[in-house]
Amino acid sequence: MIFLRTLDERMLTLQRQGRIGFYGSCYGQEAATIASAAALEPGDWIFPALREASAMLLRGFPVVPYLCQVFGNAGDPAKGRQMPSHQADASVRQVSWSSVIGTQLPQAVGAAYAARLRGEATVFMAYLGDGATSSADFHHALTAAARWRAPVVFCCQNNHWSISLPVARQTAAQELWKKGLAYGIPSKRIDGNDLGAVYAACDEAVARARRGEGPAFLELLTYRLGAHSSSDDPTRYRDPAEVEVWKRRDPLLVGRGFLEAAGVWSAADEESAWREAGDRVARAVAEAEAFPPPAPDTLFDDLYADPPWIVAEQRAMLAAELAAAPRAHPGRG
Ligand SMILES: Cc1ncc(C[n+]2csc(CCOP(=O)(O)OP(=O)(O)O)c2C)c(N)n1
Ligand SMILES: [Mg+2]
Repeated sequence: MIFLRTLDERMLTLQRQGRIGFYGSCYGQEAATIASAAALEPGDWIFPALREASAMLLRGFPVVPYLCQVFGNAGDPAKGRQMPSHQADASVRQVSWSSVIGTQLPQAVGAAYAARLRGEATVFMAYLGDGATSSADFHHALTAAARWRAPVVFCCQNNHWSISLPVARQTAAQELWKKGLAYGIPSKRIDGNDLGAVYAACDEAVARARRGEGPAFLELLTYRLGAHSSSDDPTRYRDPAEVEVWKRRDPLLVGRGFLEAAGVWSAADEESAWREAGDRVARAVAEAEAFPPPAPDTLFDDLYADPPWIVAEQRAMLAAELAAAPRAHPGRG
């Protein structure tokens, strides 16, 4: 959680310095994100919403290519083709953020149902925000998941806001976890800022899904302490007093309090964890930023198993143009 907090702060600074184009941070939601993903096995799949890319790091994806995605450079496994912060990689079984709210939910259910038909014991974690519970895809996904007993755990991060829209103005439903119940899915509301509570609930739901007992719906009650994204200014629509109240429930404070009470964490541990995270982030950013832009002709990769003549012709035309006027094409888009 300390590493993720450090990374998010650093990336928002880089965005303000114009070194990256966009960033979506997880500030305030670290426990909900990390503890839920920690309940999965390496073979399970994650279909994230907007703030769970870092689960890839937890699952062993290296931090440098992860950051290269944000720069959109040659070190990015996605070759700079996706919006910054939308990391994905099959090696850690994680698909991209869904920018279009809710679309990941029927996709996760379809993948989970396919796994069940194949007799696999794979579990699918489908994340969503409070806002996504008002999307049509939410209805389709929960209806199908319950009926087909698909091995999906829906993790709803209720961070109280959908950009500038508070939950109370978005839906007349008082409690989002009850929406899960309405579809016939075992559902619970959990303190999303408590690492242990999130892990216990997710672990139980994942185990049930793996046993073939169907989906679960978990509402993780948390709070978006930061802006919606680097393109947003919450001071224009949100009372700062509300943020101060939730800062007292910062998941890092809750986690530290728990560890200190258990006698396994000291002020020195805390200090060295922040220092190590700072050093690791600084090294990774320097390494990632040093990559050049993606080579222009990678534009034509991955489109066809057997590229038709028109793609070959366009590739050759681009190569000829770059050879004739290389300085006119710095490759920065
Ligand atoms: C279908 C659709 N409608 C609207 C948007 C614009 N939009 C982007 S993020 C967002 C809010 C999402 O809120 P929530 O689901 O609570 O997730 P959070 O950002 O709070 O993590 C909206 C409305 C979109 N991307 N897709
Ligand atoms: Mg939200």
